[in-house]
Amino acid sequence: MSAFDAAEVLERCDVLATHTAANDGIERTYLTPEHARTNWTVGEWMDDAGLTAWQDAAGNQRGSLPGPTSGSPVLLLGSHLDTVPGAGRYDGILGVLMAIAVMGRLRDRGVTLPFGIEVLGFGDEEGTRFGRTLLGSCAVAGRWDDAWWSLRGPNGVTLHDAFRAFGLDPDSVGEASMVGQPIIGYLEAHIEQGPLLQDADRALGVVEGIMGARRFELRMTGEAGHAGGMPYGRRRDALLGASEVVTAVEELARDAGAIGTVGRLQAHPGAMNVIPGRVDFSLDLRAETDGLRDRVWREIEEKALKAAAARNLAFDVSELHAARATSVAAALAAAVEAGIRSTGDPEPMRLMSKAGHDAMAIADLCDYAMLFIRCKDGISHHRDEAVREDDVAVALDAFEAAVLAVAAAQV
Ligand code: HGY
Ligand code: MN
Ligand code: MN
Repeated sequence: MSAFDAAEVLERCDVLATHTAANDGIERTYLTPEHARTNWTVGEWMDDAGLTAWQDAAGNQRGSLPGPTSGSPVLLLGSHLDTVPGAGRYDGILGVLMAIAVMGRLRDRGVTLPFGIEVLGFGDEEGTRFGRTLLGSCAVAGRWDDAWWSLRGPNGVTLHDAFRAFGLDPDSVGEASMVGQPIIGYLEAHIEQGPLLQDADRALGVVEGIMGARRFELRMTGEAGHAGGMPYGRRRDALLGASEVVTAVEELARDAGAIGTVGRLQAHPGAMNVIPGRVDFSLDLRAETDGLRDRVWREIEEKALKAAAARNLAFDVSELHAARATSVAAALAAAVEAGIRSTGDPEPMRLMSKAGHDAMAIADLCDYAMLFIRCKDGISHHRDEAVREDDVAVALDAFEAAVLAVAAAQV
């Protein structure tokens, strides 16, 4: 018999940590055998909590509970089940398992809700495999773009072929969409992935909004040459040009109050005694407003073009992802706040999410709100991600109370 308590939720996070393609931290990406095993395991837990488990046409794992009538609206609860490379065991995963536990607890207490429930375990939020993030939640929000079919993963497999290999029909991806269904909103619980709750000595917080993000693939192209024979005056060293951009990203973003990160950089041909002829590097850029983020991007681009011109290099840009900054819906955030208050915190802390979440894609479908849970030292996207069991216990109480607050507002 399941307990649906914090200890069990954390044990389940440990179980899912074994569905990994790598041993140095977790690596579980979209449409892989690890994804399939995770969906199967999570489906068992959904059934066990009284939900009807199923996998949708985009590979998201879902658990449904019908409302009192066939036309009842639905409250969505969820987060993602995929990971970055070298990940910890709570980013996304904790939110899905908390949603399942809350539904199990309500079922065991005989609580009936005035609406249906859909628990969503999104198959891709991180974009690790195909570069484009939020594929699972975009499918549910009816924002699938057919241009994505030709995206390729690191092994060259297209998204289209990966769908088929996973047993999905690319032509049916539209069936994952919930557009047109009566939806109350979406609630997501997630670790903070930053240190603010810990610094404020709080277990929980209510999210005010999610920063908008843009992601780019950047390329500097010069000319490879002999590391000894080619004089400095004649070199077209692409890595020196790229390095100027990398340091400018920090300076320009920091001065403007935005956040920019170059997380990947590859010099070609990549030999110790060859001048780098080409450098491919990434940029992740975030800010509280889209206007600020876009202004910083223009400054970075200007700096890159100048660096390229000064070194006789070519600079090319390809944008992989753009998500607008979003705000939570006041009524749903009030339900999350009421949930936190019910755990004994009279004035819940409010904070902006600097991390991206499925909620930012679901914002195109319906209102959303989020509950943040303290994580140790703000560490995330790292194998040392950690949460306290007592924090998860209070988060479960708050999330359950938030669902009940939404219910109270409906009747
Ligand atoms: O990168 C992000 O903000 C998210 O964790 N995918
Ligand atoms: Mn993440
Ligand atoms: Mn996440």
